[in-house]
Amino acid sequence: YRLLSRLRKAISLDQFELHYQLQFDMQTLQPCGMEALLRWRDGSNGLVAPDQFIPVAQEYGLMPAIGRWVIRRACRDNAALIEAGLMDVAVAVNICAPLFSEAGFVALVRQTLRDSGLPAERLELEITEDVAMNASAQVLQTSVELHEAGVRLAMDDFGVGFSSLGRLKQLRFDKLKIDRSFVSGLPGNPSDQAIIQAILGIAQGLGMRTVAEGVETEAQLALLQEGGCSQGQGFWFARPMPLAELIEWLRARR
Ligand code: G
Ligand code: G
Ligand code: MN
Ligand code: NA
Repeated sequence: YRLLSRLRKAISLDQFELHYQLQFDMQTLQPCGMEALLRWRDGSNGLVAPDQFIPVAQEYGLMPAIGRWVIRRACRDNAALIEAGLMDVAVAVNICAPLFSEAGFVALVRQTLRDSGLPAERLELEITEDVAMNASAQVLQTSVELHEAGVRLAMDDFGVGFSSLGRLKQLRFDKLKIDRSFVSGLPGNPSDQAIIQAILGIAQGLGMRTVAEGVETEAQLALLQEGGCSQGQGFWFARPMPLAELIEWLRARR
């Protein structure tokens, strides 16, 4: 109860922040995107990770409101990075099922892009397999309209949820994110290796780019490069950073 009541006030108290984790091109090893990751600065409890409060927020219907805040902040921050000439890549934002399924979702995205001045192709939305596999006409329509608006769509945590390959074809995903549970089995686990090869094959066949999540070692990087994975994200490349730290990181690299 205490967690819930604190969480309810978190937006108005401005206690949420976004950290950004860069994504890298597997061939050039240059930054080519970034993912916005939500953190909650909960008074005396310090920085709270999403797995500690998102389930509660989901259960009590707070996620759509939090998600709207996240999209606005991510678009604003990315527009500022581009404006400052520090980096010009898309920011990926995690969208929960109830928000993505709302009738007004595309209008919200368009309005947020207008307000922030961020070009549509500099925003990417990550949805999980359970959202994608929700067969509603609304979800399908939303994916078509986002595509028409120029916003990119990525499937998050691919391979651990309920995927239907037919659905992958139907919804217009630009990217598949390979779940880090498979990457963590590299090198050495033949099942994980086989699953990753299969995912890379499907993505290539359907014309989607791939991002390997949770890349932590040089050996994992090498195997993924060899397999033809397009991008990597993980501690080997860079950790999630607050915006100020990301700006320093980018400045130091120039
Ligand atoms: O940042 P971290 O690895 O602790 O994130 C844990 C989980 O929380 C990940 O599965 C991630 O997708 C999810 N998550 C992080 N930020 C957001 C967000 O802004 N919205 C939603 N819906 N999920 C998020
Ligand atoms: O499910 P999603 O992809 O949205 O979650 C991203 C989460 O993965 C973030 O919470 C981030 O902190 C975490 N993460 C990013 N890179 C690594 C990594 O190399 N290893 C591990 N264990 N976690 C990572
Ligand atoms: Mn994600
Ligand atoms: Na993921």
